[in-house]
Amino acid sequence: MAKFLEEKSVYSKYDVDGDNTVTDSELQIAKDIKQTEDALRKHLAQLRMARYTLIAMALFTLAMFFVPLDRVAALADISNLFYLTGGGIVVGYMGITTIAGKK
Ligand SMILES: [Ca+2]
Repeated sequence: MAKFLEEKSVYSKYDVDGDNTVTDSELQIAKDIKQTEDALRKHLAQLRMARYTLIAMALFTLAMFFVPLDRVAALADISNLFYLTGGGIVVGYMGITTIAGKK
């Protein structure tokens, strides 16, 4: 028995060749496109996180030139953690992109 999509169905966009039939291969293509878009979005979010971390570390380092020495000494513990976690984020991003690139 033939099955049809209702008029203005949200799934009608998956009929790529416009023959009013949504085939298994068309659904597979749509799924692949969705997965690729999700992976790209995730990659972009990670890239932004690493980029802003690097910028924040650079700004923090630059700010140290304008902060009085006693305050720098008071911030020493926090700034150590800041650099370690920031470096961890950037290294993690680079490791993930390297591993993902080898697949
Ligand atoms: Ca079709």
